Amino acid sequence: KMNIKIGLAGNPNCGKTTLFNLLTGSNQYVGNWSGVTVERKEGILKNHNNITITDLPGIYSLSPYSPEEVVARNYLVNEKPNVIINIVDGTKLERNLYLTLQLMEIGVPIVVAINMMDVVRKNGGKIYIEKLSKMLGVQVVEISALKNLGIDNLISKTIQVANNKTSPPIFMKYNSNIENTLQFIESKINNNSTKEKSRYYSVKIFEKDKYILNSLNLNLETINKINSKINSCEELYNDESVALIINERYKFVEVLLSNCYSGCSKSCDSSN
Ligand code: BGO
Repeated sequence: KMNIKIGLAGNPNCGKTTLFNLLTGSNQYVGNWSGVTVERKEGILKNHNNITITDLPGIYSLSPYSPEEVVARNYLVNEKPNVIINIVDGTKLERNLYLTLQLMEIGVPIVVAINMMDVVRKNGGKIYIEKLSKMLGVQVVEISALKNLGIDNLISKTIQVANNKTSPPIFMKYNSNIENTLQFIESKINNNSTKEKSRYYSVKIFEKDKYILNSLNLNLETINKINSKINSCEELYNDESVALIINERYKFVEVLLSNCYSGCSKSCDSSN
């Protein structure tokens, strides 16, 4: 059996700790991510000695503004997990799916586990899982970590996805002007270290993410060419590039929700 590395990612309070404890039991070790005081938790999947699970810090996005976000994205980009389990709080779909779209761009195979389904159902919400799975292009499963529901299904889908090396990564598409600029950036930065993650790198450069730009050691001429393309996009829409990306993601989340969710408005926690 091949060794499998799973990264557990999701928003704060989505139920990640509950799921991690359920999956690993007492087979856990806690340390720190190097250089920062963010807790690093790892464990072995119960009854699967070949499968390691790394619990990533809870985050809302993959920007470089907090140590949690930097730790999570560096792990996902550099430590090459075989699969990401993205835990989504089913009562806060809009905000949580916004992270899902970003995780997909990293290019690591992903399984979306919609948690808190006991609450969603109790509140009369319904998520059309097959439709959502089709529109995202990734496996989606419903779980309740608290009530231990859907966990076997989650594990078998996760192992399937980790073992399937043939399926190409799937990303959300931005509008054609942004896509053209992303393609241009990709053509300028492509080398061996970025090839596998070229979508992630091109979006981050479009967003003017300094960490990423500095890490690539591009020459000045290339940087200038890239910046002038980004600037024309910004002028066209009269907005900053990072805001253009955020808007497009939220627009797509709206489309996902209107097609795949029915119940109390867009988010539906027990307080409504
Ligand atoms: C408290 N269903 C329900 N109903 N609740 C869930 C589920 C689920 O599937 N999964 C998790 N929770 P964490 P992060 C709590 O702690 O795992 C609950 O941040 C409380 N605590 O029990 O900590 C879980 O690691 C007092 O709730 O999430 C926890 O991602 C009153 O969601 C919360 C009510 O889970 C966050 C809840 C003293």
